Amino acid sequence: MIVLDRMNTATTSAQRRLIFAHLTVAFAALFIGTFFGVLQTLSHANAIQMPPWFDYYRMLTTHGVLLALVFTTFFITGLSHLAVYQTENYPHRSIALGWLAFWLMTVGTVMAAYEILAGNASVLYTFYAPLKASPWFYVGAALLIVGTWVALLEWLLVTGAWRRDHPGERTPLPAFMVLANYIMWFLATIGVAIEVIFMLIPWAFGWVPGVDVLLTRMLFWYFGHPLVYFWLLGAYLVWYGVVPAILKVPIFSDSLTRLAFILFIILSLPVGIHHEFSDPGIADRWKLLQTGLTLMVVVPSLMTAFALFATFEEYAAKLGKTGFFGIVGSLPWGDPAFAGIALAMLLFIFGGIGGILNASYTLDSTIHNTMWVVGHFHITVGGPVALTLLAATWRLLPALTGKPLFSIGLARAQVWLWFVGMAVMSFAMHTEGLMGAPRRVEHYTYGGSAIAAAWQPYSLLAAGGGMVIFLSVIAFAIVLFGTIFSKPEVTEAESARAFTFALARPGDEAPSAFDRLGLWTLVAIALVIVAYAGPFYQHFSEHAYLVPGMRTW
Ligand code: HAS
Repeated sequence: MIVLDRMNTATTSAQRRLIFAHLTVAFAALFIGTFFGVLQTLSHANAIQMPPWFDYYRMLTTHGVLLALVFTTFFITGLSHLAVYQTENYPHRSIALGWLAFWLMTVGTVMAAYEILAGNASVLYTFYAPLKASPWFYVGAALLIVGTWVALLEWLLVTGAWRRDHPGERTPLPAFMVLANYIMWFLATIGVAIEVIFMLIPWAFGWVPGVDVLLTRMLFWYFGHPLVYFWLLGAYLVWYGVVPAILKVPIFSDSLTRLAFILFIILSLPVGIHHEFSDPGIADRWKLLQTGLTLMVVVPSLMTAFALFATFEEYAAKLGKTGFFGIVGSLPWGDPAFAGIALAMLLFIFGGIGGILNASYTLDSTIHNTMWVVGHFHITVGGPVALTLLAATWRLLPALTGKPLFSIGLARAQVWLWFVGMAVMSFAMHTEGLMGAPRRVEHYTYGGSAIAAAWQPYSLLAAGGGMVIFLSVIAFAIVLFGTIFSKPEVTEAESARAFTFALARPGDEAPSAFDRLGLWTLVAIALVIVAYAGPFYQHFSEHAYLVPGMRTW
């Protein structure tokens, strides 16, 4: 098959070790994070009571940080290394920078995780001031971020070398997608780095008397929304790059794929204020501007939906199938990797609709800080993103270990259980939120109020969904460890082909402007200035209230 033959599928064992190290941390975070997740849904539904020595908020912080920040960042960075290593004719080079990045991220994670588990940082994954954690929690978070910058540096260096050797050629698509995601991520993390390094760390060490809470929130959400697209683009790397390879068809369109990623670089950043519709100190005109930009960032996802279904159609056409049901029925549902990724796409249809509703200023005021938002992020990052990464593991594992999957049936069950559990849990959370149930609250009875009692069945339903997800994680662990500890059986060539990135069909080449990441980075910076200069100017022209901070746990 031409699409696969053009790939350099052979990774060296040193490269595989680096990728596997990233996945190991990601899976450790997954196991601990989901264990606390199921406890949390049970606790929220009043079915269990957490002991005082490990209270609800410590558990919620562990769950959020390990899954939303650690699992995703390590997995996506490992996957991105693989995408770059597999890129055709990329120059051979040392992977020392990759290891430096890994160790910075790991040391940072261990520091932050220790402080959370020790009860010194129950500040949840958004670490909003004035909640004040141990300074070492913030130092750990900063190291995690700096580590990802080092990984980006490695990819920029190697791509620069490749471009010098291949003048006039387009950057190979897998590497292009990785660079686009991490350039967007780099621009975003500058905001949180300023918040953490110049505000939270000096404040937590007691070097300054107080912190400007509104400013920290603005910097956090400047980072926080592109963060969700960093997760999403990790999944899109698989959707655009690996799904066509599984189906043995070329990528639908080189231009569309690059344009979608460019639009994410430009539009992911200037929208963070849609998380702050209810915050004071930001004039309505800036909220309105960022609402408009939020609706524009929906466009590359709509393009993605179109491109993916066109890919399915091309696959079905080869089998002589047409029509919606013909196409869907022809897809390789028996392959756990494909099934999981396709189910993730289905979840994202609902996650996307919810996101568009959230972007409306008026609708958001109904659901802000309710369980709806928790439902939204489980049916976006918990569903489409996490399920894509877990399903991709069913092809990554044979590629990295040279061993066949321990049980295809169990791997298949794993992705369906995750899909069903996440759909049920998110549905229950959305409904509970619409009924007014607040988020980030352990139990609510409100003195026996009838309204609060009406939320209870949905909390229980969400806990049921959470238990199904946990069953999925157990199945995941069995197949993972079963595969790792089994005897090698597949040949080197088969193993190398288990996980490959497809390329565009020969002759399908995007215009050169679509390969100019530097140019689009400048456009993104210009749009950030347009969207944020006003809010920051307004903030600095008003009186700053400095808050000494508090520990509510
Ligand atoms: Fe969001 C809050 C708006 C997407 C994550 N979001 C959150 C929070 C998180 C999060 C974590 O405007 C909570 C933060 C917190 O703790 O407070 N979100 C949006 C919009 C989109 C969106 C407009 N969100 C995401 C994604 C996330 C994510 C993606 C994680 C990965 N979100 C908001 C807003 C808030 C918010 C407000 C603030 C709420 C508040 O008040 O606090 C859009 O990007 C969505 C566009 C998506 C689509 C779907 C396209 C569908 C595709 C599937 C293709 C399907 C196929 C079918 C091919 C238009 C691509 C296959 C068929 C088969 C048969 C197989």
